[in-house]
Amino acid sequence: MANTVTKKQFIEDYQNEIQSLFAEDVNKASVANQYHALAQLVKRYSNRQWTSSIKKYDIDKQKQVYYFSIEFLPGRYLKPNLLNMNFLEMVREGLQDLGLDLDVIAEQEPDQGLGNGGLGRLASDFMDSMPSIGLAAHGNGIRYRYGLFRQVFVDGYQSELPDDWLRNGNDWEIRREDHAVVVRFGGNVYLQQTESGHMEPVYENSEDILAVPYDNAMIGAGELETNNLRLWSAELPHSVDNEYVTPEVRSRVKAICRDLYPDDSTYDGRILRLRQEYFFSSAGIQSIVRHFLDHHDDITELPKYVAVHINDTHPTLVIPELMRILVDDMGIDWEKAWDITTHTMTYTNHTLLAEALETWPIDAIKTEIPRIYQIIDEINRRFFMEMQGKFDDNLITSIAPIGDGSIRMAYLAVIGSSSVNGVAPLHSDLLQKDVLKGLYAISPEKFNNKTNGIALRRYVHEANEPLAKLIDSKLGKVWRDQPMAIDGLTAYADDDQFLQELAKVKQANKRAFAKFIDDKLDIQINTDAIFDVQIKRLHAYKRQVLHLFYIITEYHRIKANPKADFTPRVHIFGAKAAPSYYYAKSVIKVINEVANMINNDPEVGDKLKVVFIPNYSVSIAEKIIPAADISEQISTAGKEASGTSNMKLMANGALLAATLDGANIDIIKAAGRENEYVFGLTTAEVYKYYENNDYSAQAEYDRNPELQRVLNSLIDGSIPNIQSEGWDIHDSMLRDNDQYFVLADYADYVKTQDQISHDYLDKKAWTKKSLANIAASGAFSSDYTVARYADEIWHAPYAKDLQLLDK
Ligand code: OAK
Repeated sequence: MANTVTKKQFIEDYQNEIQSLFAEDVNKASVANQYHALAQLVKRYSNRQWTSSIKKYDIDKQKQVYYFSIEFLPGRYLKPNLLNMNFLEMVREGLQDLGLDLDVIAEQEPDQGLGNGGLGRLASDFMDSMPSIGLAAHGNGIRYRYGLFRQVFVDGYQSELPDDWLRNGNDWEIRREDHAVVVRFGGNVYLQQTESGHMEPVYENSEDILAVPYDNAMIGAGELETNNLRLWSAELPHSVDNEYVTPEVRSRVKAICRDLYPDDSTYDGRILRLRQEYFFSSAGIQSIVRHFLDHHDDITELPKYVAVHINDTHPTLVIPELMRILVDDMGIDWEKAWDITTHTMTYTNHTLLAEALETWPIDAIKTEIPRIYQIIDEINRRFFMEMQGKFDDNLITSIAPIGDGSIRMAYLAVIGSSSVNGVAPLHSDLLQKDVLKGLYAISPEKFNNKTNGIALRRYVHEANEPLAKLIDSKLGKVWRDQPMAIDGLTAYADDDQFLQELAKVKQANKRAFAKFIDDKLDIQINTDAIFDVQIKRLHAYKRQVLHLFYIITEYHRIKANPKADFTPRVHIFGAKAAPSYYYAKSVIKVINEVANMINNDPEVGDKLKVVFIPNYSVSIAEKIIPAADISEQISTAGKEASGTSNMKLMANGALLAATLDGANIDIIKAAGRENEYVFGLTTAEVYKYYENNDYSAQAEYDRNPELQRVLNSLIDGSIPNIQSEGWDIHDSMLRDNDQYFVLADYADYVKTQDQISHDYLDKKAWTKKSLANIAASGAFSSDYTVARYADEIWHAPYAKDLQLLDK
């Protein structure tokens, strides 16, 4: 649908909007109200396209994809929506005419932090790309009342405050009570024969909860389509007489959608997570089937018109839930229902950590969702029947959906789906060889790889407008529409003037970021320094500690030789630790105290600074990424499924300091190894240590005096204001034999970092490497990723001609 709003029209509409919402003039309205009115107006404009997409999909009977994810991490919507609607410039200018600043107004929008990290942000990048390629694909998740906690540092310690993102309402959503469904928990269930001979479940004393959808427009770029992100909220059913509801019942219902990640240190907390999983899986599947039957007659055609995607294992209960609806509610026989279900479902795995593979105790499932337990039990029984005789009994037992007293969600997801994918080639390979080896042995045809991608529109076009405009000046706008076309920039690798302009853009972004840090944290940073960035969840395998060890090494060197030449650096961290993850919290405390020590040492001055930005979020990422010179991607090889900050940072011209892990490997291949800084053990070397069981952290320590000084500093009182946290790290290294091979990689990492310090001094050569990264980033657009899912997994059509898809 054509973009028809002129600046003049916008100004008039905006003035009217503020007046009708708040009964005041534009310039009298608070910035908060200026934001609310702008969001409402943008929503009004976009709803035209949305209505037409919904209609079109139904009339054309276009295959619809439903992407189930327990996390979405949209961040802010205002500027990305304006960008995709092609209104960004027009609205910016219109507001200017009214004496207002779009960027100031945009800061009013609370981040929607309904996710934790990579998994949730990937889901939101997909939400941007799907309508942008004209794919009918919708999100399905939970409308958490509170997002991931707000992180503050108190005396260097992480403290968690509630993220009350809905306090002032959410301008983007539409509550659709008319589409609510009932989700049933608990009670007893038994099967009774009906007159037609069919077995029907009878429920007693079940707890019925109303699931109310809140719909959010996912606006595609290029005026293509608008899709739906449907987030469910739990309420008391209308049939319940509110007067007589006890506070306990009320709070059980409320609890379901209150927190992302309920406190898992208690049994009740863990059960709540299970209830969340069933809640949005059941609500989503019920509404999909209902919508399907409004437009189709034959339910056996479901897989032809619908694909349901399981984003990691949390929505796996969609499998037994669809079976329940088909068998119990629609009276379809089991074999047919199973055929429909397995051809509808597809699954992505996002982790290689064994401890992250979800299981649920049988008793918990039996108590909370008894009918679903019966169905899983039957799936399990039939799985054994089908496999016995074909495969070894031990193998079957080791991969069955039920085993060791638990439901094994990843195994159920594989068995109930037609496709299973990892998110980078190395990850997909390790799934087959290691984590899901047994299942790969019985159904190799299901397994495939789909390398992650990122929404370049958000991370470059919107977050780094100066860079985007510079690229436009050389390539025109084609790269915005066909991301691979950005490789046209390689033609400028020897163009001195262009390299200077590129360096200028980076420098301006660094100045803007330095101002942000000064305003927010009162820390002054040297914009001539290397901005060395590590932004990701805090986890032992991601090895923020290795980065910390290098910082301490640099500090020791400066103190030992204060007059020596030193390439200045600013180390920038953004990370949240899970509230119950004790070790990760110790790491935060130590980084913060090392930062205090270094930042306040006059002998260090401008040479070295450490900035840990509290409350890392999507909108903070958008400020850091354009300013980065170095991208720390230093996980133990074989542990990071893909990583996506690696892609965001390269697209903004940062160079990798990286292990050969996850999608780092693919980035290195695409941009050229000579343009990155690669170090450390390979996956094969790590696995060899596992096999031979012969890794000795102590031996690493013994042979390296510089490393000894670093480790000793954690426990000898030289870092002020740390208590046992230094010991926590020290113990994890030497007492617990360094599970993530930090000490093994230390020497090579330090050598690589020293090389970076040396190379940075040659500005032109550095900028050339930066350009090589930007020019190679097109291949990591999530537009291609979702197109590959559509082609090879969902078999769903999309309108856009994505040229160069397989280049
Ligand atoms: C979160 C909870 C359970 C399982 C996995 C995750 C998760 O966030 N995984 C991350 O997914 C990203 C998107 O695929 C990957 O880039 C990260 O490597 C992976 O850790």
